[in-house]
This record gives sequence, structure tokens and C-alpha cells, in this order.
Amino acid sequence: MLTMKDIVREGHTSLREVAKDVSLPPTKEEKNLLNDMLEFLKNSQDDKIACDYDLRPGVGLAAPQLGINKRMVAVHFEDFKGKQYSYGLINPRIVSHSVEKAYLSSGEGCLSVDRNVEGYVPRYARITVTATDVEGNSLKLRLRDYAAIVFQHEIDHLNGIMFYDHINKENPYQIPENSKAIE
Ligand code: K1U
Ligand code: NI
Repeated sequence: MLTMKDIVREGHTSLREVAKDVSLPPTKEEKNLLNDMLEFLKNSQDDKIACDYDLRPGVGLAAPQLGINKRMVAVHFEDFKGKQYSYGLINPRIVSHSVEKAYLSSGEGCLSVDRNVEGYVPRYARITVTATDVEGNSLKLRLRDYAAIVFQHEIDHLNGIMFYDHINKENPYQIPENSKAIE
């Protein structure tokens, strides 16, 4: 099983590289990796397992966070309406987005960042993502608000972008233009 030891931290080159597309169909190793990433997220949200293995809770994980330069992400969370999102995705792509932005009022964290970084992270309020799942099915997901923010955070990891790159340097709590607060 994956643990925090497998997650690379700030300063590791794979967090700043553009990850490579995965050829389809995925290999058995790539499928296993995606399943392991999803299992890590589920374990990290289970109080007993997280405590036993010293896992930080996470709602998403991207392959570059494991030092693997491939376009694969896993997400596992519920939105504020209780809708569940649990996916292992290959080559996810934002194919359209709103003009309106959204930001988490509590800011963002990252499993690859062992410090608190304050400030608002402007994201698109609504996005449409295409991807292939672990079984090879093509998916098209329409996401908004919290779900859109989580997917953008993970897809950023595939492009070598960290959440704090988006924070206004002069005024971290500057309200992004044309945006709504989430939470
Ligand atoms: O990619 C990562 O480092 C995981 C990160 C993703 C994230 C997406 C959007 C906003 C913030 C963070 C995390 O999962 S940090 C932990 C977290 O946000 C969380 C964990 C448990 C419950 C609720 C939230
Ligand atoms: Ni992150």
C-alpha cells in the first residue's frame, strides 16, 4: 500500500515537470498504480488506518506526487451536497470552463507541501473534463464549485503547477475578480 513515504515533497523535480500522456490501453502496472492511488485516498480518510499508518487525509493525488511522470490522477471525496466523486483517471483534460472563478475560503493544502500557505487560489467555478477511466471507458464530467476546484488542483500537478503559484503575491487574500467563495 502507498504511504506518505511514497509522496514526494516540494523541491522534487517531478512536481515541476509536464507529465507525459499515457498510451491507451493502460498497462497492468498503470492500472495497478491508479488503483493504489485511489486506495491511498480511501485509507487516508479512514481515521483508524490514517492513524495506524500516519497518513495525511487527502481528496486527490496525482502520479507526479509519487515521482511518476504520467498523466494520471485519483480523486475521492464528497461535495457539500453529499454527492460522491471517486475516480482514477488517465489523461484528464479540461475541455471547457466558465468565465466565473471560485476559491476556497479556507485556502488549499497539498500532500506534497508540509507547511501552511495562506491565501486564495482562484480556480474556474465550472469545468468540463474528459478522461479515460481504469477500465478504458471514455468519461466526460461536468464539475462545479468544490468538485471543480479539486480536479483543477490535481490536473495542475500534471502540468508542474502548485496551488500557491496562483496566489496573488502582493495580497494573498485579494478576492479574485468575478469569483465566488466556496464554503
Ligand atoms: O493533491 C494533493 O496534494 C491533495 C490535496 C488536494 C486538494 C484539492 C483542492 C483543494 C485542496 C486540496 C488534498 O487533498 S489536501 C487535504 C484536503 O483538502 C482534505 C482532506 C480531507 C478532507 C477534506 C479536505
Ligand atoms: Ni497537491
